[in-house]
Amino acid sequence: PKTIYLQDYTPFGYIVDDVHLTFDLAPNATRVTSRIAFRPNPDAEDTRFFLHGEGLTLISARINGEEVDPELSPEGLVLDVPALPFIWECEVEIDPANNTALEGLYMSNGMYCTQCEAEGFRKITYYPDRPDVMSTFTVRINGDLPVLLSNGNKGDSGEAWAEWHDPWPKPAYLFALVAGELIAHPGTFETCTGREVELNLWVRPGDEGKCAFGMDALKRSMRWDEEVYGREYDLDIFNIVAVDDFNMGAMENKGLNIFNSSAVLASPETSTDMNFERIEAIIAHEYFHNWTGNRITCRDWFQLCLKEGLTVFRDSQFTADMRSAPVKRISDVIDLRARQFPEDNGPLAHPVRPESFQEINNFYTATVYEKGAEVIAMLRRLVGDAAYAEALDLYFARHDGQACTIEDWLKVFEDVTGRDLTQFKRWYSQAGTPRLSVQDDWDDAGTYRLTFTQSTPPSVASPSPQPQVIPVAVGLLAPSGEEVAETRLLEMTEATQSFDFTGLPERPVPSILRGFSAPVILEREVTTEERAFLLAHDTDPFNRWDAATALARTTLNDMALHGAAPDPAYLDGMCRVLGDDGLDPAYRALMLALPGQSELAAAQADAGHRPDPMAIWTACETLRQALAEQAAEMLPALFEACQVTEPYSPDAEQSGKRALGGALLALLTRLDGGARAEDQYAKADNMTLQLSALGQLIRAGKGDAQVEAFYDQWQGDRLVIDKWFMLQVVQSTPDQAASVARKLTEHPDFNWKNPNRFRATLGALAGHHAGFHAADGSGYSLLAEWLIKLDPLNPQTTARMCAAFQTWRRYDSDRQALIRAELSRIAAQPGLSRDTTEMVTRILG
Ligand code: BAL
Ligand code: ZN
Repeated sequence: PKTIYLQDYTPFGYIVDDVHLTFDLAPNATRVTSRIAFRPNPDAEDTRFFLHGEGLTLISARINGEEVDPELSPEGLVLDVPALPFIWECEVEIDPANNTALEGLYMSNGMYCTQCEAEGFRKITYYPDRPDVMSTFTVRINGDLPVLLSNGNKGDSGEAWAEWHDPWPKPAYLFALVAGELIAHPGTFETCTGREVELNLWVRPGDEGKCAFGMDALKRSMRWDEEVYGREYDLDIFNIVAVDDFNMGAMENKGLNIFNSSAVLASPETSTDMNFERIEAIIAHEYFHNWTGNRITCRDWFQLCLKEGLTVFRDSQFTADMRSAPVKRISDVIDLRARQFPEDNGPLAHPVRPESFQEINNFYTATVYEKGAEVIAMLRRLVGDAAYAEALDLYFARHDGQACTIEDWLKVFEDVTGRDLTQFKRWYSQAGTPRLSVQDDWDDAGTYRLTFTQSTPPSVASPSPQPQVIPVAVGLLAPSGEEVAETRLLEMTEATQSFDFTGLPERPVPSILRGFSAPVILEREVTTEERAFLLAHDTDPFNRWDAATALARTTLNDMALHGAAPDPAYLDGMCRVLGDDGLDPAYRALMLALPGQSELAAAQADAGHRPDPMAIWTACETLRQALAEQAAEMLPALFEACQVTEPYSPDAEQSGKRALGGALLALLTRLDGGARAEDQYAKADNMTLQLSALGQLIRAGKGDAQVEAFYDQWQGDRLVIDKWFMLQVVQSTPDQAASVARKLTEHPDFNWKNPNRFRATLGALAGHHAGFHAADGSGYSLLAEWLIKLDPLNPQTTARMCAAFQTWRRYDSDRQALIRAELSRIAAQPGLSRDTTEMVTRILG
């Protein structure tokens, strides 16, 4: 496959002034007729007229009404064209019913829908399918279906046809079309200038009862973007459609967002509190793209973080405002450490703005999204809230309607603040997670000195990383527990740098990297006593939580590597946290959670050990059992206090209680043989309680009857049955995980062509650390077998799941050999997709 480089960017030779599309829908033979006004681009040197097109049957092509005969290739067509404005007309035929890749126009349960980001539009018609080519679109849909939707505002419509006009110039990746038997959950929104916007959430018949929450989240998102970012919605209508077969979570097509049904449909009976929170965040995310992504888009796909990092940052601000800011911050860091750190420290490492790729679909990554958002969070910390707001205003004013770069983005901050962001920009160009080591000194004159050293491990993507700008938020506590220096932002720019705190009466205890002020790995020798002290006294909620995870990590690694017993400091600290009614239940639930087992393996590998997944699993089980036993007396009353008596609401308060209740139930089930879990399962009137009870029963080996009953109760609901598939794998013992997953792949409901079901089963196995890494290789071979099967149908989902193998070099030589063999088996498949080829090649290194 061909590698594409950022440095090779050149503008397209033609400007598109207007696009007219007509769709004559038929499942196996949809005709797409385009009429496009082109004119030469005075800023372009390359005047070749190349239009992307893949898998299209060309019926006819005309320039200014004259039939032409372009030269066709598997990637598109080329043609000699006049050096003056001209009209291109073209008719192609496509086969949506057999489009299993779910890119371009495809069918899902009899409904037509599209996914064009990143390069799906070229599977619909010939077009310059690149984000810097922007145009207005007018679309006519002919099809005998009750609902016919596209981007923009409604035009005329009649029996079996409808027209749509989008007045805002957009790149083709934001094009969307939906047609089918759908039902609207309607709403309205009055914008800040008094314009009324029609809102609809379109679903399949039967799903009407799962729309209210999504609609409410949409309205709250629209209001929030007005109030916080001054962004008003810009069309008369905003449509969201739920689709069952979808590669991603959702897509921000202009005025017509398309959602994976799992990311929008919600009801208390069928969705967990976590589902509700995720749905709220994704609806906000896609809506916020209207300004950060659509009105201002990316010049090329290397700039993907321009819209994704910023929009993730905005949606995390929204969630923090809607719910608890500390809980959101901690959850984001858990996610970053679980998904982004392994990527940044393995063979798939790439900068937030990559410099080359073969298949752009492989770069919708945690690095581009989540590290991209962390980079913006750092920028905001460095310039301050007021300058951030001013820079954003300037960004919207200066670049509205444009396709931009990271340079444009940083320039608004430089212009507003007068800062030189040259060094800061390394966050966009260097791969790898910086390690920040810390030394401290105390002199009796009252000066406390912190000396930081940063270093980033070299990678293929960044062989010689340079020092970065690292904002380190630090506070100091007196030995009595009192805060003696409030949070101060230290701005580190050198490889090694010292900062002094003066006038202190006694040697303080430092609280470093408060709020996780930079996406780095802090390396500091800290005693158990000091961690326990921070766990008890730190005023920064993030660092207080992080002290708990650090204590857990240390004791678990001692247990797994050296056969140590559980550390009493951890157990005592946790018992105090559990009993502290002054702490938010959601926060206490996060404190109780153990670090991820893959993360523990990474820490062990970093320290020069070969992690043993089974030893890590056993250590976690032992530690949980020890905590359950030590806290035994307090658990029943605490569990009682977490029972919610009011009618179900997915709000932060109730869901926090249920989260803590779930964590307590997990401990109690280790003591009571499953009695409370059985009781909770029997009485549950919402999915959060039902699923947490079922999970504990499966884990305790006592859930057979409930597993069957759950299936019988929910077999008509595909999203709930996804949970049923997933939970059985997640809660299985390591020696059983692969066989449980294999058995589920033989179940009649294992519809493997549906990405949600595939992920619920095989993705769950890949996420079961000790099960996936079972010493006999059964986890590896099952995943490889299914990836080989899925690749010809859906390369995008296949390639993403290959990332499960990215950490292979951490493990012992036997496991490495087993994984290498599976990766080589995948690589050797004839006709392997470009997506999967690139991933496997990079992982093998
Ligand atoms: N643009 C792809 C889906 C999302 O990030 O919103
Ligand atoms: Zn996005």
